Amino acid sequence: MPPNLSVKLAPESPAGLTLANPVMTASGTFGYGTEYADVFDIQRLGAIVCKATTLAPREGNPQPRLVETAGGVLNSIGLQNIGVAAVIREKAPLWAKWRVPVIVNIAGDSITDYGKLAARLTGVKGVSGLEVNISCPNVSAGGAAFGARPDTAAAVTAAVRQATTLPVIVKLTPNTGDITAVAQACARAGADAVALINSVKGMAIDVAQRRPAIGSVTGGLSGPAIKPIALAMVYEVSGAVDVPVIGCGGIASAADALEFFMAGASAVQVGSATFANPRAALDVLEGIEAFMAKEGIKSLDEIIGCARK
Ligand code: RRO
Repeated sequence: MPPNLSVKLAPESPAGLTLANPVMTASGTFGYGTEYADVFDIQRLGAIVCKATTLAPREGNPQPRLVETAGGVLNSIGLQNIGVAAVIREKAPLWAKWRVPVIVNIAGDSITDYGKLAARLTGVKGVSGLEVNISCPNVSAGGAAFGARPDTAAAVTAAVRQATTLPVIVKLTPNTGDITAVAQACARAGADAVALINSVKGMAIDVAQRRPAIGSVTGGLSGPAIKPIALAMVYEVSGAVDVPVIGCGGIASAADALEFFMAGASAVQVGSATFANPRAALDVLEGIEAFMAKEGIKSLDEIIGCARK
């Protein structure tokens, strides 16, 4: 019998969200999936999460928007995207033909925006779930401001929950005093799962120019530098909520992913590793499969949370 890698990400949702395996792409690092369809067999992934989508199209922040730092990358894209109408018109019909489920990451300036986005995307063929982005560090309105506090995070989650029958994942920010309290508030407000972490606020200075290296001064740090932060938060949150936890932050190899499972994650998202290796997510999946075969592990459940016991 081949090992069972399937994972139920929304066990309480009538719509359900069962992935064939626990390896997802992280929003903002994999476009709409279409960009990678000719690079490797993306249908083998557990799920694809598309770039954050807003009600209206957005141009994003001033350049430069991406800077490499030691052990990570700073970004300040500023929610550049084509808007929900174009996602529904141009992308969803393609996704509807795929085996791999696509989850749409949604972001708003106001709580009302999130409800409207959720309603618009409900019933659209090709959309298998929503990832509620209350954690973008690079916008002046909304974004991480909603995710920094349990009450605002719960209000956004409740608005989305009320507007949709789709499975709802809430993506959390590390830029808060107590991510566990935020996660608990989201779960109570109806989140089917939580994903953590989004990028960590940071900056770099261009010494020759004597100016911030990022156009908007600060950005979000992702990559290997944030993995220990993400892992500690996944460990803490997965001990405090009953909903599945999706680990994200610096995952570039199967060994990284296994650490997150052992800390309590039910699934993982591969993000900026894709910039250096476009097929990073598939490499992670194949490495997990090889580890399970070597260790005689029949089901992911045997390792999820095992470092907690
Ligand atoms: O677009 C961005 O600048 C961005 C977003 Br929406 C996010 O959720 N996380 C991030 O690091 N950058």
